[in-house]
Amino acid sequence: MEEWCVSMPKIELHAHLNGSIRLTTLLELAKALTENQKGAVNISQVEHVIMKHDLSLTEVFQLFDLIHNVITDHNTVTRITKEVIEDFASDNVVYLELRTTPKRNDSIGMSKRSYVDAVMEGLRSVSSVDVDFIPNTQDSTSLSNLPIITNENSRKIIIVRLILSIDRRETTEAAMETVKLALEMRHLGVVGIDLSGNPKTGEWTTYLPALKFAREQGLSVTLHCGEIRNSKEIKNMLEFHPQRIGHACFFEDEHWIKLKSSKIPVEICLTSNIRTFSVASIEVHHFACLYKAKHPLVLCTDDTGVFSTRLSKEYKLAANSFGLGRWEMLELSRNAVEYIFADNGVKNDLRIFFNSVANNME
Ligand code: 6MZ
Repeated sequence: MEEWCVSMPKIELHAHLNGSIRLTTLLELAKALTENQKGAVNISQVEHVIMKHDLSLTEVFQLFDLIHNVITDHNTVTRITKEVIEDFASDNVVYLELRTTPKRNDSIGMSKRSYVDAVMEGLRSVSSVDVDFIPNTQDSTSLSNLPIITNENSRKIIIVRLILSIDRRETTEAAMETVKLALEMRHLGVVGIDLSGNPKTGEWTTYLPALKFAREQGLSVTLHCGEIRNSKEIKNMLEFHPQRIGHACFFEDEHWIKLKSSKIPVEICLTSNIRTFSVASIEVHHFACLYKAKHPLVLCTDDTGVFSTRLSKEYKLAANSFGLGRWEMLELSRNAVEYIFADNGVKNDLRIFFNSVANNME
């Protein structure tokens, strides 16, 4: 099963760039900072948090602050982007929507734009796999060159699109700036907007104008929804009707009814939900109920670095916990094509590709 989960082509739609940092890279960068700038980062503190197995949601956000203290300059942003793409490709992810929060750091001349440019540079600098990230540069994507079931020796191809995140700590103006940036960078492969960050922070009404503007301008929107108990916000979010939502852990009956009738696809992050205690155990995870109801779902990793996971591990966990066979897993992966934010050309190429994978299995 493990081998199948790795070799099967997969689609990742909920991955945060900085949360997907390799732990070895994080430790290396933290050590260098500790040595160069005494006091800026305390390496033992970093090691302690990283090695802790279960992190409460509050501790996870403390870890993100630590990661952000370590990843400060453009070169580091480029480096981690390159590594994250290599890691997803080596796990046979063929289509990845990578999300990240554009950051401003005046002290080193970093603007939100230059931050995203550094991410783009990371995509460009990958050499071990072919990265298709600029839309409409050719009639079809390079997927037709992909072997049906990828093996270790074949050259990998990965299609990457970007989603820009609004952090819940941001103001309406800052959120609007991110949406405008996404619009400016659409021709470079930015396809959507995400609302994320500590769910205990901020108010829905703060981001709403920017999210509405994004939608009016034709950007797709995904929202972190129901990571904590907040009935009113969940209701408001579902009424907004985003293209997708992430998590959906603390839903009440009225939310499930609304979600199911609206058919909004849910990005499911099993390991993340269990490790942050957002769901008590895998046995009671809402994946089972939504899957049975044939609700649109996609398995995702959230933060591969922070939660020590990979997409193939998430599939294996789902297979073992909910009794899915190879065919069901492939169907789950293939169905995700319908929920991607990229244009119809990419969607069609992926449909054709997954059809041939499925035909080959029969
Ligand atoms: C909410 C999350 C998250 O944007 O700096 N992020 N927000 N819930 C989660 N589940 C545990 N995991 C990650 O990546 C890190 C940022 O992504 C958001 C947080 O805002 C975090 O600071 P970037 O690349």
